[in-house]
Amino acid sequence: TTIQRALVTGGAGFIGSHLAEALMKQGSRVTVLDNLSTGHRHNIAHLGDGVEFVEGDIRDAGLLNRLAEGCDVVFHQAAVVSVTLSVQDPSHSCEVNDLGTVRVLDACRRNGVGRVVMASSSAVYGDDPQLPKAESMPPRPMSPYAVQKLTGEFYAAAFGGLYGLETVCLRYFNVYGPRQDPSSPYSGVISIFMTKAVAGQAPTIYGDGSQSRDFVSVRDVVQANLLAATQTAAAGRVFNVGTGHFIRIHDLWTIIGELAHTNLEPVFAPPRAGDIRESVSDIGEISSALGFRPRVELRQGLADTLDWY
Ligand code: UD2
Repeated sequence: TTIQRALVTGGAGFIGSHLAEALMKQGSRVTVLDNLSTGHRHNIAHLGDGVEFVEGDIRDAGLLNRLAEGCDVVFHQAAVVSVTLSVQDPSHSCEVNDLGTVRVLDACRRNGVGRVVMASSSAVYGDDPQLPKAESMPPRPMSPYAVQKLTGEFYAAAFGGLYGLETVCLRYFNVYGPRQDPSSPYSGVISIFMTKAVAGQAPTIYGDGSQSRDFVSVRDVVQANLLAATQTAAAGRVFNVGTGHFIRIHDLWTIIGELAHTNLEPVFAPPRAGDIRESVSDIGEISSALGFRPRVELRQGLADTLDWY
């Protein structure tokens, strides 16, 4: 199946811009909707006229109605993505992440969009000590952000039941790659560590550095999105997107230091409030149902990403 026409919400952001690029390269007509709150025009500038850029907000129902018309697939990547920001301002993140998601789903069902692929998060698992984290585990959302992502999954399921809208929700683990913005204190740890390594500055490790994460390359996240959009078996389902492997944060810094030819000792600070200790995905479901195989091995993915910083 080929995607003739796609809309990517949040398409000027980190993950959305990679998705827009991949869709364009495989011949789809792509529209990007982004309000540039955390996305950047320069993330898609290199795509030229290959994608149509619309500056606007996912809460704008009229705009969404126009943009959803004629789309086979809508990739909903727009969100207030920071857990910390959702803790500081739960109302704002709720408006964007929940009301915005409902508006996207509503525009899709009104316009007969074939499928909606939605960005969810491993945050829905919370601090469940059971590892690896599998879709069959009961969710334990601990932040407004996690509640909002889980709510989005429930809306997707309800829209399937009520209106027959096909949806797929992808629970991203820790995504990394070029164009991940390092400028906020809540940015992904790899973007922060790389910026520090290139500048020859010591990074800060929160806690003792033994906490673990499952880092998945944005290239593999794009692969998962394309499978979710095109495989019949994906409809109505929720899948983890990770590698099934984990690394400890201290070891992550060691590898980045090696790649950047620095051996700066990290500075240790108290653990961040609300941080999860261990995270690793079970990718059995997406592997068996969609044939997803992570292709980017961490060390190689880090080396490729470092060139960007
Ligand atoms: C990730 C997602 C978040 C949510 C969450 C679900 C990112 C950027 N965020 O948050 O959206 O889905 O997972 O659980 O992917 N750290 C340091 N030094 C630094 C920065 C971070 O030690 O300068 C540590 C941090 O304390 C944590 C780990 O690195 O233990 C990863 O931090 P993160 O902010 O990259 O991602 P995480 O897992 O908190």
